[in-house]
Formats: sequence, structure tokens, C-alpha cells
Amino acid sequence: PQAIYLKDYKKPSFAIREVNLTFELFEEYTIVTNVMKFLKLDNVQELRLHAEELELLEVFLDDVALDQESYTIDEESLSVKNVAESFTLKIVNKIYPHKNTELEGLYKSGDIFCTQCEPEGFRRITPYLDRPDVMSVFTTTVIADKEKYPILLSNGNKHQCHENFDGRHGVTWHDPHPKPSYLFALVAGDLGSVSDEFTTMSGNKVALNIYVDKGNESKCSHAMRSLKEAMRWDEETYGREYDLDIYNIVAVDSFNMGAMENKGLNIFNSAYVLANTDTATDANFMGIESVIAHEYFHNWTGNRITCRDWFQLTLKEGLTVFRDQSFSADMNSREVQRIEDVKGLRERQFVEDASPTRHPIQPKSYISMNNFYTSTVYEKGAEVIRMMHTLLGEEKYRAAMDLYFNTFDGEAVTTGDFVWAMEQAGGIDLKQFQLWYHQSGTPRLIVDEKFENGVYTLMLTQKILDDVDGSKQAPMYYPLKMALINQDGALALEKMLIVSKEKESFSFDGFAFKPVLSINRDFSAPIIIEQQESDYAFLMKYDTNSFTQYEATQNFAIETLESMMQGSKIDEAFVEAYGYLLDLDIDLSYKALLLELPSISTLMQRQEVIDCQIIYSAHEDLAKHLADVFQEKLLQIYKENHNPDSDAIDAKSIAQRAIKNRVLKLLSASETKEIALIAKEQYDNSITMTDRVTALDVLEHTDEPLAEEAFKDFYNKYKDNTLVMNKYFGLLSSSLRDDILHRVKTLQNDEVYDDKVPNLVRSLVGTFARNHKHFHAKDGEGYKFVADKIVEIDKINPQMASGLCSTFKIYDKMNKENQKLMKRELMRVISTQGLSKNSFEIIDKILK
Ligand code: BAL
Ligand code: ZN
Repeated sequence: PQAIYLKDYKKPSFAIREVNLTFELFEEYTIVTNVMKFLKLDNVQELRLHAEELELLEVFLDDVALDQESYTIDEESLSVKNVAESFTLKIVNKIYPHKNTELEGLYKSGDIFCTQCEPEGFRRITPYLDRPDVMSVFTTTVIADKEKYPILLSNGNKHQCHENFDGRHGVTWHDPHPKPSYLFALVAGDLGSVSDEFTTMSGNKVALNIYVDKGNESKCSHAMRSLKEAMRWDEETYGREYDLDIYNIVAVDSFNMGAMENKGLNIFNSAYVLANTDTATDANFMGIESVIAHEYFHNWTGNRITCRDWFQLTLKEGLTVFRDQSFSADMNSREVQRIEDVKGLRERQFVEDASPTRHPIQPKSYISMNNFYTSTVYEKGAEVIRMMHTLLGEEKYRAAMDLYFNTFDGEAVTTGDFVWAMEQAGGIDLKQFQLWYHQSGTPRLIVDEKFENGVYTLMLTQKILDDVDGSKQAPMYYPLKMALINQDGALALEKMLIVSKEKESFSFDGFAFKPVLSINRDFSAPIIIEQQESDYAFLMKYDTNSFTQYEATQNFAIETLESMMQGSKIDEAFVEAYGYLLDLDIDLSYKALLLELPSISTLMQRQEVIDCQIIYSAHEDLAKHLADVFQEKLLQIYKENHNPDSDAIDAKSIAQRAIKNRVLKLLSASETKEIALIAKEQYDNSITMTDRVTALDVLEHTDEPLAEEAFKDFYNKYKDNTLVMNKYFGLLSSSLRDDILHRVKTLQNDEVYDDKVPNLVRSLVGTFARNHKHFHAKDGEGYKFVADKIVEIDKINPQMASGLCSTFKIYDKMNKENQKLMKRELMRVISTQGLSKNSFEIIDKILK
């Protein structure tokens, strides 16, 4: 497969002023009629349109039917020769949505016709200049059987309805805002809906509709509330108002991503719309709020101002993630939100950044663009925006955003244009800062301290890894928030340093005793700190920054676990500090985070050569020790916060469930019957999904017969609800019990499971591949199973398959034994006849 390079970018040779689309939907096929008005922009004779898997029926140039000599068609394109300065091209083609298992272009999710066009799905619908810098005004008519598809939707405002006499009907939609083809959307189905209204700050009334499978209407209220909150927040925080009369959201079950921001017609994975406390966890509620907001915020950061090319993806994604994170922080707890965001970054992005698939947030090349919807482009991209926000401060950042919106509205631009706005309004030079867009890997900062004659000196050394291709990378520029805390716990100073050189030091005068350093407060830069030693117990007590207080607890636990992994006994100083946390009278959601032990993946990332089995045993020993030592206190916290009759989703109730479930999980490390019975009781009496899934997880860990009984009950209750069944599969395949692989293989035959539904693949196979204990089992069977699934699923849905390929990306850090087993499977997959370019690209990078 061919790679595409950023350096080869060329402006389009044609503009499309208008597009008029007609879709005639039938059960077995769809006829697309596409009328485009072109304008030539430079001196070329031939028009080359992207076209994939299309059956061409007719082509008309300015109303004249073209014979087959006047155009050529191959696997990727349709080319029309000898075109004039301006002309109209009409193309009629046929597609087969019901056979489209890739879920790109027009496809069927159950009985619903829907689309996914980002990044390059539109070319699977009709020939087009399918690139984000070609923006056009779309008018779309959808015609289908009236009884089967009463709801017909597309982008923009509803323009006209048509009644036919043959049992079919049609609706025409007009979107006045020029947009690239990746934002096109169409939906047809027999859907239920929930409606509301939002009045914008200048008084426009916007109709809000959420369309779902009939019967699910009552599960939309949280999504609708979130949408209205997001619309209000964007007005208040960024001065951005919605710009159409209608905002539609449709939930479908088969969707590769979380959701898609199509102009005026968002299409969502139903997991990010449907919720009630019986079927969704508190984390699901938070996820819905954030994804609904994310897609809404794209209306300005993505749709009104879009990307020049796909290498600019972080322009809209990094920025929109930063916006949704800020929104969630305002809606909920700022401190908890920040820690959760950093946790996610480290679990996903840091792992990617340390692997052969690492890339800058603005990649330099790709084979399949689908492979670059990564946590680097999204989450690290958001950290890059956050750093600019920190460097500029709230007021200048807002001025810079205003400048960005005013300057580039209606255009397809680059990350350079965004940084230009930040520099102009911020009055700062971001030349060196821009390395964040072009360099890969997580920067490390080695921190040394000196204390002499009352002067505290902080000595910093940047450690920058080479790029994947071996080329040298330069020192970075970033804000580093720090504080010095006196021995009595009083805050002596708090500062934001600018780090920009390979080596530099900062001195602070006037201390009677050596102060304690609190570094990278708020996680002001997405880096790894390497510090020789620190007084973690002290920082756990006295640090006033919630992030660095959390960091100290994590670091102390990591230090303790790592010395256990080397054969030392449990450090009782850590146990004492943990006991101190248990007594703290603080926000309970935050406390639940403080009490969480570092994840297996966190510890794996720190190993020079990964061998995860030794991590599991230290982890279990420490948890068991804490559970035994603090049993009484933990049970007391459990009882104080267990309200089995409440399913409220206010902050306090969510926090109580978080702390209660955290201590129950910890208690389960002791594997006693008493805890198993508490968990069983929680399962039996619970009215929330949050409590139920924790109880199942704990039972699975502590008591096989009770677990079996509870899982059986769960299955019988929820087998008709696919979203809940995702949890069922996920819980079972993440289990640490011995016979898990066999169980996962058997579950594939369950009537609910289906390889064609991405959510189910993610929860059964994806979760198994993240179950380090079993995926990395020394008999190689875990790798073999996932490799087999990659080969099978690659034929159905390459995007899903390449996601599974990524689970092998820690290959080069694994111990020799595991490496050999992994290599055998990867070689087998890459030599599979007809393997997609998606899977090929990932495996090729891993094996290089
Ligand atoms: N644009 C793809 C889905 C999202 O990031 O919103
Ligand atoms: Zn997005």
C-alpha cells in the first residue's frame, strides 16, 4: 500500500460550488444521483474524482451523456477528460448499503440506513473531491418506502417534503453552510424521537431532536440535558452560537467510533446517547455528557472552521477535546476531571508514544487515515491546546480564539493558522512550542535539586528520544507549574516556569530549611518527570494542588510495588500514608481516586523489559495487605456510603457510589466469604448499574459459585439490551481467573455476540486483549486467539481489525519469550492474503 505525505499537499484544482444529491433507497441497493457545479481553479484538463466500490450507471457533462471514451474509472477514481472552466457534472451510481460491513459510507445498522463519511467514506457513496479543503453547499433529497422509513434526515434545515403515490416518500434538506464531504450525513428509519428547544443568545429558536430505536425514548433525557448545557456553555465560554434552525442526533448500534459531528445531523454510537440508572453506570453518564458536548462543540471547531487536509486532524480534534474537557470540568468536579483526563492520557497515549506506532500530533504520513484517530491526535492534541491556554492565560486565550474564529470562519486551515492566532492575541512567540506538533514521543524531564545557604536550586534536564525513524529531536518548550512547600507544610512559593532548554536551572532564595518540591502541578505539561527522590508522604499530606497530591500517592504506591517486585517487604510507611488518606474529610469522588492503586499498565510502562506476571502478584499482595490492615475502616466507609435505595445522579450520590465501590473492590483483595456476601447483597438489592457491575466484578474475583449465579441472573435480565450485554462481555473477558480464554472463545457463540457490531467486538475481544494476564500468557494462546480474530474481522471491518492490531504495539518492549510468541502471530497476520491496508500499516510498523 502507498503512503501519503504531508509534504506533498497540493491545493485542489477545482471548486464545487453546489451539490445536489438524490438518494433512492431500496432494500437491496441505493441509487445516488449527484449533480455538481464545478469551477476550475488552475490549468488542468482532467477532473479526477475519488470513487470507491461504486457501480457507475451514467455520467452527464453539462447535460450531455458521456460515452465511455470520455471518462475512465479505476478502483480509486473516476476521471473526466477535457473539462471547461465551469461545468455541471451529473453522475448516477449504484451502491449496496446492506452489504457494507466496513461501516464507512452509506450502510445499514439494523433496520436504519445511516452514514459515516469521515475521513474518506463519502467516496464510497458517490464520486467526489473527497478532501476536507473542498467545501460546498449541499442539497439532499432522500426517497424511501414511507412505512419502513418514515424518518428521512440529512444535513441542514428541512426544505421540502414529497409524497409519492407508490408508497414511497421523500424529504429534501438544504444546508446553507459550505462544508466538506466528510460532514455529509443521511439517515432513514422508523425511529422514535424526543424533542426539545433551545433559544440561542441572540434569540433564535433551535429545534432539538434525538432519534433512537422505538422503545428507547425514555433513555434520552440525560443526552438532551447535556446538549442544552453544551449549547449554553459554548455561548458563555467561547461566545459561539448555533447556526441552523434544527439540531438532530441519531443513535445507532453499529458504529465504528463514539459519534460523528456531521453538520446539523450528529450520528452517535448508541452507547453515548442511551442511559438510565438501571442500564448505565455513572461513568456512562459522564461519557454521554462529554461526547454530546464534544460533537456539539465541533460545530465551530471542525465544521465552520475545518482542516485543510487530514494531517491537520488535531486542529479540530485536539481543540475540541480540550473544549469538552473544560466543559466537563465546569459541569462536575474540576479536580476529578483533571485527574481522569491525565489517567486516560497515560493509559492510552503514553503507551502509544512509547511504541513503534508513535507519531506527532500532526503526523507526517499515513497509509490509512483511519489509523490516525488516535489518542495522540486527540488527547495529546488537547494537552497541547491546554498548554497554550496556560501560557496565554484565560483572557488572552479567549481573545486568541475570537481572532481564530473571526479570521478563518468558513475556511479549511492548518494548525499553523491556529498557532498564528494564539501568537497574535497572546503576544508571544510560539516558534519552539510548535515542536509539539512535529515531534513524537513523551518528553522526559530529569529533576535534580540543590540546597545551599538558604538557596534552593532546581536543575532540569530534558531527555528527548529520537523519532521512530531514528532522527534526532530537539528540546521542547512548555509551562511547568511548581511550588515549594516549607517543612511545616506552608506553601512558600508557587510559580509557572518556562522550560525551553536542554539543561537549565532555577534558584529561589530565602529558605531556612530545604523546602519540598511540588512539580508539574495540574499536570501543566504532558511529560514524564524523573526525580531521584521525593518526600511522597509529605506531599500526600501538605500539597495544596489536587493533581500533585494525587501524583504523590500514585508515586508512593509505585515505589512500594516496584520494591516488592524486587523481593522487598511491603513498605509500612506507605501503608501508614494510605491509612492517612482513609481518614481525610475531602470530596469523596476525589478521595476514591486517591485510594486507587496504580494500574497494571502504569507499572508495565515503567519496566525496561515487560513481564507483567510479576506485577500482578505484587499488586495482589499489596491490595490484600491494605484490605487486611484497614478492614474495619474500609467496611465503615462502605456502610456510611452505601445507599441501596438511591439511584440519584447528583454529584454527592455519584461520589458516594465511587468511594463505596472503591473500598469494596479493595476489600475483595482479601478474598473472604464475608466480602463476597456483601457484594452479592449489593448485586441483589442494587437499583443502579454502577453498583451492579462493581458487585459482579468483585464476585468474579472472590467467589466462583456466587459469581456464576449473579452473572446468570444478569444475562437473563439484560440479554435483549445490547448496550448492557457489552458490560457482560467486558466483565467476563477482563477476569483474572484461569479459564478465561476458553470462556471468551465460548462467548463468541452466544446468540447476543456478533463480530459485525463494533461495540461487541470491543467488549469481548478488545477487552481480552487488554487483559494483560491472559493476553500475554506464556503459552501464546492469548496472542493466537486475538490474531485469529484480527484475520476474521479484517474481512468484515478493517477499521475494527486495525484497532485490535494495536494491542500488539508493546511488542518491542516485551521479554524475549513473549516477543517470540507475538512475532509468530504478527507474521501470520501480515502475510494473510488480502489483508487490509489498515491492519497492514499497524503491523508493519510494529515489526519494523
Ligand atoms: N470526528 C470523528 C469523531 C469525533 O472526534 O468527534
Ligand atoms: Zn472529535
